[in-house]
Amino acid sequence: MQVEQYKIQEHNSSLQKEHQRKFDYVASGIANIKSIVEKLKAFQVAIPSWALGTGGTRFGRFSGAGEPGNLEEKIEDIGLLHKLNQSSGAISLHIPWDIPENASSIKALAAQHGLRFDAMNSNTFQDQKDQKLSYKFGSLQHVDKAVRKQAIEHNIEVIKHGVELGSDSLTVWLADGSSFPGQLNFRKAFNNTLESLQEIYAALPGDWKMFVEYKAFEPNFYSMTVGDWGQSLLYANKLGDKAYTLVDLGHHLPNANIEQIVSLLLNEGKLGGFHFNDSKYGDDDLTVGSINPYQLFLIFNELVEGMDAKGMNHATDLGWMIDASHNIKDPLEDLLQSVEAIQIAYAQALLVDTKALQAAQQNNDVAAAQEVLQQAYRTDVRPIVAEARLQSGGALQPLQLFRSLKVREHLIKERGVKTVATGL
Ligand SMILES: [Mn+2]
Repeated sequence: MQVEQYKIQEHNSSLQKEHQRKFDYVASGIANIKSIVEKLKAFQVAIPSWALGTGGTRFGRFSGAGEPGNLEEKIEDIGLLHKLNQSSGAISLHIPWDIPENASSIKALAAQHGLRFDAMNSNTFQDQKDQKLSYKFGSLQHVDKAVRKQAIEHNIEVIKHGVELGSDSLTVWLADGSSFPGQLNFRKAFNNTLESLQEIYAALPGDWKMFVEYKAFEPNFYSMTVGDWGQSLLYANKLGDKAYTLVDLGHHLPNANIEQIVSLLLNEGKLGGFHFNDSKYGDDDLTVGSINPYQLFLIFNELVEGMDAKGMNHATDLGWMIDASHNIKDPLEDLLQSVEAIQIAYAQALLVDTKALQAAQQNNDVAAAQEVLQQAYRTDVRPIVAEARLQSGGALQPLQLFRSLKVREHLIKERGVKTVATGL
């Protein structure tokens, strides 16, 4: 399904007056409003190819309808999102769930939709059909060198696909670890993993980055071989300049201070990218900003402060990706909400009065410091985010337009009711 530009214009015209009133009100109090809108326009979030279908849990999966049945349809779905919000101009591919059969035509299709290829994701956390050796007891950490070799070769294969598509980064997330005490020698598992990562790192093109993603628990429940940011940073430091830590918001133990982790990784020049989602208990993979929007704001506050301190470009110097699973919502509606939540947190962080905050910190004025942060967080920045979309040719209210155009109904007509997308 294609959304014609005139439909977006009609939608925007009908909401223009009300939008202008709200935007003028909030903009009147912000001196650098123009530069904030420009930064929001430049900020793009990559959509993962595995999140366009309905996700499942350990207990069941309740399929939606009109899900994309192949990579072409997934690109079409992300193109739809990008058309509506002008903020999701990238796709993060998962191999082998989404192997491009013809790279140049896939690349051309993505370009038609204004999309580029963000980080490539390898998969050694499950066995594929016809796979020679099993990853049941790990992949890059495995006690058997032949299993490690198979997993290394898979990652190198993923890099090759990425090169063909114009991607420039590889995300390695490992399910490796152990579920019972005594199962694993921690040192050997660490050293095997390091050695394997070194071989993959050696196959990276010169301008590529490698993201080492960590996770505290699950699927292994006693130890994870890349279990936290410290372990990931150890690997990244040992690997070299092209290796970075990737922070997935759902991959921490409860109540971890993620914003502090982000700040220190940035300080070390080792923060590579983000997987956005939200959670209440564990790796819940819920809609970004749905449970803890204040934490998301605090994270963006550290990102903006830390990136500015290093003269980094907010839009391009880190990898911004969503990693979520949509069990009960329409995946496209859920993704529109997630991108919006990210833009809101980013806009709020851009509002923080840095000078006032630094002065409060210097004077140990704790109350004033809190006031500065809350002043930004409690500002309703939604009209600013909408203005950025409007100026980029997107819709003032993407979700509302998605519904009024009956996008899902059209997709069901095109694709049928019983379609199942590959993914989580
Ligand atoms: Mn992730």
